[in-house]
Amino acid sequence: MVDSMAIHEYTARDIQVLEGLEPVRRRPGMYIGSTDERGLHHLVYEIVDNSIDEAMAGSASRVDVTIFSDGRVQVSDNGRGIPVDVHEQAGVSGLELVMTRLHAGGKFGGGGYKVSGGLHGVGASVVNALSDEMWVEVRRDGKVYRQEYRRGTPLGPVAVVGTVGPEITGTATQWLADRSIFSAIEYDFETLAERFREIAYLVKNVWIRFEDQRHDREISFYFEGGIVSFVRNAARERGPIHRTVASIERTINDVQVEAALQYTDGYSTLELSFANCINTGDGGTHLTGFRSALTRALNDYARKQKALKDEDANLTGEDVREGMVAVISVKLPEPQFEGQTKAKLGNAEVKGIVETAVADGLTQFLEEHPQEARRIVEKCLTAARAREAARRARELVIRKGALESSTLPGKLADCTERDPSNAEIYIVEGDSAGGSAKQGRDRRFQAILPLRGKILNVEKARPEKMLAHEEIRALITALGVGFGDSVDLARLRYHRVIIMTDADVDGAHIRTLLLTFFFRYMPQIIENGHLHIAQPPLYRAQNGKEAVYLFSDKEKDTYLAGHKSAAATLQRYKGLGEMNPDQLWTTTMDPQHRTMLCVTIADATAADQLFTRLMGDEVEPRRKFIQSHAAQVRNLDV
Ligand code: 0RA
Repeated sequence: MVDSMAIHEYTARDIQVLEGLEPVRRRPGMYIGSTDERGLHHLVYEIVDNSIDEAMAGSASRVDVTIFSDGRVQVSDNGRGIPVDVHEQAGVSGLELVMTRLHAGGKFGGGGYKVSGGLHGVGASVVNALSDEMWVEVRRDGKVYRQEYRRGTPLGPVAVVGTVGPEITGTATQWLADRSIFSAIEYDFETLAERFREIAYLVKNVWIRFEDQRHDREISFYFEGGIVSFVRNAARERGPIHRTVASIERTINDVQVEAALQYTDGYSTLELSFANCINTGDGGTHLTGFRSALTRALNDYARKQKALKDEDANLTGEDVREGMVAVISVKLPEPQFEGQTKAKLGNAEVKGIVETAVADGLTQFLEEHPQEARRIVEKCLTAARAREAARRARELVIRKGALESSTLPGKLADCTERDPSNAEIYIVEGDSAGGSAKQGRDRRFQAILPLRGKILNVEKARPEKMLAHEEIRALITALGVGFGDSVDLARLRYHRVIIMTDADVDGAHIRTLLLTFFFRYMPQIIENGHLHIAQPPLYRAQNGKEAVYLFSDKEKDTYLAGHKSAAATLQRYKGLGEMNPDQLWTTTMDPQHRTMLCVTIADATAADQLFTRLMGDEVEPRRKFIQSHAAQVRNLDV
């Protein structure tokens, strides 16, 4: 082979001769894995792969597969046709060699093909050896050549059995698997169709038509976009966050690299890798190269755009893969498949090749698609933030084993009731309100946990900072359920958890902080209806000897309209602390008279967005939101 890039006159000489077929019939498992349904399907893949190889070489555009009612299978293509000229060394035709000698084929000679899809490359001869009957017809040079076989042995030499127009070329193969070898001759339509669909994605512009005459079913696959179509289809139902699929196509040192990717708003990653159309479920050097290129290209781009600041750490592999749907497909001359299931690509040189190709191609994509690039980088940054928050939260748990301890916080005024289903806890803003609540409560079943206003000092109220907060830790210990992954509702010490804050902006802020905390770290408390918001009155008016409590401005206006003289006595509560213990009990804590809002997660997604908005880095929208919503406490529904 002087120059394999040059147009190559392929003759039978190029086919290397290795050995006869007896070993295949003696130990079929060695060649096709097993003699059950899997092995049977393997025969089909073996023959189809040969036609697909011809398509990958650019010489065939369609492959037809038919299963007949009697169990025969036929595969035909419109490629160049298997060479039929006589192989000098062996003295028989190329076709006969391919069909009767193990490991004989153009793939091994390094001549006809650069790329081959056959998994083990065992080829058509193995199918022949394991078939009761088989025939092959080759159309080329205006002639139809045919040879027939019984259990791998030719019935006669290759013969010319007809003529066709000189433009008609191709190979058709039909076989009937040997019933003395296979446990049953039952092909599964779905299994085969799925494989053909996969191939059609991986080899663009090839038509694969599949007909099952046993059940009168037929399906055709053709994907003009190749793996780009694959990615678009897989991303569609996961919610893509950008329109154009990123696609990369480069050939370096005879290795053809194709990759396509799209990000979705989900968290899971779908990453499929293929080598010569074989699904490499265990990854390998191509996947490793792809991943490092992805991480590198996105970090470089994010730094260049200043989305990542100098002081920021790099995005990790996990950050850049979250929500991604990607297909990486390489085609190379001599793939090495490793591992138990041969599902891992081993060729060391492929890693660097894929890395270069993907880093180049992706960088180009990002530069040419600034809108997609912005969304992708934003998505990765969000993933990085979440990862960092989770890490700090974990560290905190380890550092402060105290959270798990059984020592209740000192500031908790507990109740005497020990049955959680009868007990409630008020989380009260401020020491003075806490004092009133402690005095006003029914200590038999009501516990009070005062929280200092210090919680407000947490300017950027990020969840992990909340966990660092002593008040929040007191809350966790008092509730007893743990938090995050380790929440155990059975350990909840009070079945009613009641947030009681002032009806002003600060109160709204603290309430939001607490809701965020519960939503992120103990959502089960909300989901199971344990979390409530107390409803203290806004006004008190005197009607003769009787005190009237008004819970909203609307209530106040209505009341004053009907009781003109009461206006003079109207008192506005600026905080819970202004109420004496009796008043607090009567208006807000007495189960006979109080009203409470039960916090529900009506729409967890919407809630999360609300929290993100409220708790995000940007202070201004948060302040605005709290101010404009502070008055609507009564409608608060998380
Ligand atoms: C070796 C060389 C050439 C074609 C093929 C094999 C070939 C094999 C199969 C198996 C199924 N369909 C096929 N189509 C082609 C190239 C022959 C030439 O140079 O004309």
